[in-house]
Formats: sequence, structure tokens, C-alpha cells
Amino acid sequence: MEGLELTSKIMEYKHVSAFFIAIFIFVAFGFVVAQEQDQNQDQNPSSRKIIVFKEGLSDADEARIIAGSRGTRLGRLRAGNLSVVQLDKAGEARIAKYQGVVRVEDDIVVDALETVNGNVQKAKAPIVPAQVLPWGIDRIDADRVWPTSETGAGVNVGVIDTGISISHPDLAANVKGGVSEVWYTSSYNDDNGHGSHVAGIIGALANTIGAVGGAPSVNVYAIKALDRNGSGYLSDVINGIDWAITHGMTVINLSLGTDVDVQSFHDAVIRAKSAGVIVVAAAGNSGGAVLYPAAYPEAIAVAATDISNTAPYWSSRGSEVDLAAPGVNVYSTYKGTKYATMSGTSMATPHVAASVALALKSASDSATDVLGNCIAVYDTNCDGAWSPDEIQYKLEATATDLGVPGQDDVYGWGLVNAYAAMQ
Ligand SMILES: [Ca+2]
Ligand SMILES: [Ca+2]
Ligand SMILES: [Ca+2]
Repeated sequence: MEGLELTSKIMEYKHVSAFFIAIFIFVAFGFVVAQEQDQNQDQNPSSRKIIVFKEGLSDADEARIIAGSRGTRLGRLRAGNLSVVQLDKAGEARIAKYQGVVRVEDDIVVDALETVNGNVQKAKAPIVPAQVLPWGIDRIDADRVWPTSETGAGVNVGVIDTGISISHPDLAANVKGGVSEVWYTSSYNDDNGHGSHVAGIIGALANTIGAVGGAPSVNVYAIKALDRNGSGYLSDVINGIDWAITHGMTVINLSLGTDVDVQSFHDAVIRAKSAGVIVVAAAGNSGGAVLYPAAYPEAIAVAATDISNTAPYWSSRGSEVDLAAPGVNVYSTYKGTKYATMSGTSMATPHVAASVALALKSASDSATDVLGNCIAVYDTNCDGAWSPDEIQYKLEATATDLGVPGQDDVYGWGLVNAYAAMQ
């Protein structure tokens, strides 16, 4: 019995120590598990997704799918079947399995495309400089169009950007409206400067001060989709494109881009072109591949040139480049009442947008042969109106060829010429 008792005491002792060892292992293992979970959470943060629902899905069904994926809807886009939803990795996998979900895409960040060497006037007391003809406007021969009394009046150009200064004496009269798609403000006033610079290249006023745009009587609309740092969510840019479609824009200027190809972005550009909106976009400043949306075939992709008609090393290149335009040391309006000299394919793009605005006012070359067939070179359906394809072809056919003869990866069809496009 004693032996047994002893054994039992040893057993008891063993039990106790096993108990403590077990607790130790449990605690230690639990700590490791907790650490792993933390790491997983760091690796799988919840992120913004664009959810493309099936057309015609009810609000209740969409809400049920989002709730079932433990997501949070941050907003529904103007294209009603698109929503921005905050999801973690598990939710992302779950939502993609619903039959009512067509696609799950990243709500990536897109950037304004000015280069870093912008020379921004920082004068506190706004000086009012006498009007100069910026070299780029001179180079595309926009100034030769104005005496024919074509200055872009009545053409609506949407600038999808950081907003436009509503207080600028060289812009305000042409800014006819707009919208903010960014989360922190309902004002389309420019809190960065990039959008005002782009807007001025298109439509700064022909008066006695500052700069003058390529189409100085155009109607400019501020579609704010980029924030004060010049970046924005793709969902806001898509919303801006859809605003442009439903608010009568004829041209949209996209001096922004990303190297990520997102189907919903492409679809928005396709929607715009199908609605008759001419989409002009910056090729990019990497010197490498053309960015999106410029790389989409439905957009006019614009590369940059300098004062000696040479593309800077940073102007992106590829078969998608359609046209070149001045984009180095471009003087234009800026935030508040300022002016700035900036560089980038961001600056080249609005030179083309202005040329489009002028060319839209050119007369149709509609003509028929004796059999009644349309033989127009530009108005190829002889309907007396300009479609996006017709205008693009007209600008390309009348551009000044640069670089390798004919279309090339650096200059596309060449340097845009607004005056030649009017003939
Ligand atoms: Ca002016
Ligand atoms: Ca036509
Ligand atoms: Ca060429």
C-alpha cells in the first residue's frame, strides 16, 4: 500500500508538473497563434474593392451579398451596378463566389501626371503679369485659329483632375460648373494646382493678363476626382467619367494615369466614347509603357514634346501613342490666383483637348459622288457632325510628323496642329 501510496504520490507529482507544463505550452502556443494572427492581419488588411454586380440586381440582393461577405459599402458609383466595398481577404474571396457578382477589382490609386520639376510661383502677394502667348499654344498654332473667330465657344470640356480654381481671374469666366467626387469635400475648387494648370492650357481667358488657353472661349467643367496631393481613387475617376457623360461634356481631359489595367476603368472609357465623348489622356511620364487610360484604344494618347519639338526622355512610349503636344516648361494658371510653369504629359494632353475643341467647330467636308456615296475624307459618314473617331483621325492626319517618318512609338502621328485641323 505504501508502495502504491508512494507511486500515487509520484503520480500526483507527475500530474501536477504535467499540468504546469501543459499550461506553459498552452500559453506559449497561444502566444504564437496570436502573433500569427496579428501577422495575418497585417498581410491581409481590409481594402477598397470595386464590386461589379450583375445588371438589374436589386438593392436588397446587393446588400445581402455585401453583408454575407462581412463587407462595408463605402459608396455606390454613378454607374449603378458598381459599388466600392471595404473587404478583408476572406470577404473578398467570399464575395467573388456570389452569382450576382460579375467582378471584384482593386480600387487602385491613380496619379496626376506632372513631373517633379514644376516651377511653381510661390509669391504671396499675387502679381498680375501681362498676358503672354505660352510657347505651346503658339506651337500648336491655336493662335492662328482665333482670328477666324473660332475660339471653342459652346464646346464643353470636362477636366477630370484636382479641381479648378474658382477664384482665378484668368479662368473663372470659362468655368461653367463641375462636381467633386472626392470624399472630403463637395467643392470642385482646386486644392492642388494641377487641375487649374491643365484647365488654363485648354481655356485660360484671352484678356490682358497671364496666360491664354488654346480654346479661350470654351466651357470648362471642373470634375474633381484627385485630391490635394494629386492622387485619387479609381472609383472617383470612373464616377467623374460618368458625370461627364450625363452632363453634356463633348471632350474629357484625363491628365492622370496608372500602370494597372482595370476592366471597370476601360469600360468607363468605352461608355464615354460610345456616348460621343472624346477622351484625351496623358501617355505617362515614366519613359516606359503607356499608362491607362491612355493605353485604351478608345482614348487619344498624348506624348510630350519640348520647345525644339523633341520628346523628353520621360515621355512614355508605345504603339498606343496617338499624338504629341507641348509638355515641357508650360506656363499656365495655377491654384488660387497664381501662375506656374510645369512639365509632364499632363501638360501635353490639354493642348490636344483644346485642339479637339477647336476642330469640333470646323466645317464638315461632307461630299457625295455622282452615285450619292459619301466621299468625305474626315466626316466619313457625311452626317455633318464630328464623331470621336472622325475628330481623332482629323487631328492625326493634319499633325506635323516628327521622329521616324509616319506613325511611331514616341510621337504617334506627330505634333498636333489646331490650325491645320481647322482646314
Ligand atoms: Ca489671359
Ligand atoms: Ca460624322
Ligand atoms: Ca513620326
